[in-house]
Amino acid sequence: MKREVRRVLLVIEKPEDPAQGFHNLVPLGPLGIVSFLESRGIQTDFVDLNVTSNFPDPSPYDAVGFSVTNVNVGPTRERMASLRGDIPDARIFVGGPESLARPKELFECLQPDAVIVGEAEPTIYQYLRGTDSGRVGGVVFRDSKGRIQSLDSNEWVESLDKLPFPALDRVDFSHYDSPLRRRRPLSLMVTSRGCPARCSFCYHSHGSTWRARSARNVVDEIQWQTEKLGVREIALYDDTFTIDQRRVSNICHEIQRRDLDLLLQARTRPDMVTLELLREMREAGLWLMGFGFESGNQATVNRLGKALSLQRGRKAVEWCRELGITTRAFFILGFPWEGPEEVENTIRFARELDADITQFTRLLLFPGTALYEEYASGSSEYLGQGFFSGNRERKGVLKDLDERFLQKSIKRAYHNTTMRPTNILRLMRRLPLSTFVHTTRFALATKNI
Ligand code: B12
Ligand code: SF4
Repeated sequence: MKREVRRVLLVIEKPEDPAQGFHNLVPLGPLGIVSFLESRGIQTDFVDLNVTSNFPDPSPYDAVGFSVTNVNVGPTRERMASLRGDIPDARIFVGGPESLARPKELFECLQPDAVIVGEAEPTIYQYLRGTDSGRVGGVVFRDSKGRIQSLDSNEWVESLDKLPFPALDRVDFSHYDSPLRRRRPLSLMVTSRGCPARCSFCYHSHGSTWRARSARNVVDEIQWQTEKLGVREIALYDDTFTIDQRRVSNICHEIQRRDLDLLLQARTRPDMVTLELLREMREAGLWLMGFGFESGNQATVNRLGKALSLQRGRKAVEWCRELGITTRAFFILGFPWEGPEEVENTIRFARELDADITQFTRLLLFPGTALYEEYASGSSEYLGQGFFSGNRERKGVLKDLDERFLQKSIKRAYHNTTMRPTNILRLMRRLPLSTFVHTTRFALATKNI
């Protein structure tokens, strides 16, 4: 029998492969749960092992929860095993982005008392206060006969405005930074959850129903972060920030009306902005905008289900250039149906697009995505690398492209775009020296990922 839960510790283990942790922003998921549980009377602490190696004395805690992504399952498993001996009657549970992909396999791998699947807010309080995990929907547990069970009722938070702000007042911002910023302290916000598009490579950690915080609620948090916490730049890391352009426009006007002094960066689809919206965003403080193109081949973009016209997408980068907003464009190389010719097309398209920072990632097939099911599920080579190993996706399932060709292509792609001497000169002219140095370091680091 587990003891009654009065005090909880939330833990974020660092990735198994240090290359995955090259920039580090505040962990909003766990910090949101800290505020949520505290608002319901459960004292909650957190430790982010990305920024400290001191693990707190676990004895005062009645429950310890781990935030799991696809890159930290190994270190989480080790920590959990050692904690079991230290606090045998405490609950040890897990949740986080990876929990949705394959909850039962995650349970088998980590052997926790429970996996809380998906967004924690609808379930976690009930789970911690209850004595029987099996009665709570959205929780995976082991029944009295030893079978892994769950009541399938994945709930999503409907009204995000009702959630308390994440406990950023507990964070030492000097521990968090990213190479891509102009000012410090740099903070993070996610103002909406879910994405209605169904791109087959994309892992939907917040489902496909888009829910958004109101403009007022968003700017209240921005004001709190800037005026009370001293934050000077915020990265808006919604999956697609500009789905509702009127909401974004209202956010921008409200930032100006309240005369808040901060810089912003955001990411979105290139077909979901207009010149006017970008102008409003720049006036509210936007200096950096990221756009997901994925490929320079329209046929590939279509096959991914992205419903994006590359021609239309080019406009977004042109508009940003006109307005003086620095651009970042994301591409993926190594789709299983692409050969050297398509890789070449993508590099050519990216070069012509001429974003200030272009990022090329090899295709990572995440369990829980349509592409994974199509190409990797059941592949002995793929799973043979260890389902939850940080590097499991390295080999991919490339048909015509061998690993060496892919690595060489990614290097060449960078030399043709971000690292082109003319681009470096342009970045030097446009960015403050420290941002330029950071950006170049960033490009060099991403080249090897
Ligand atoms: C911001 C962000 C980052 C930032 C900051 C990371 C951080 N410190 O949190 C940066 C840029 C550094 C980053 C890096 C990486 N990221 Co990232 N990131 C995001 C992003 C866009 C937003 C995260 C966020 O704040 N969401 C809002 C909060 C409220 O949601 P949440 O974190 O999911 O938390 C909820 C639940 O998951 C759950 N929960 C979370 N923690 C816990 C803990 C417990 C105990 C419980 C019960 C529940 C629970 O409850 C929360 C509230 O509902 C997400 C995509 C997304 N839209 O969420 C990707 C995402 C989390 N990242 C992802 C990946 C792959 C990475 C990298 C590996 C990429 C790379 N190759 O470098 C690295 C790993 C870095 C690291 N050290 O772990 C994947 C994870 C996939 C997976 N299967 O796990 C996601 C889902 C993107 C995607 N679709 O591919 N990331
Ligand atoms: S890639 Fe972008 S548009 Fe497509 S599903 Fe993912 S977040 Fe949505």
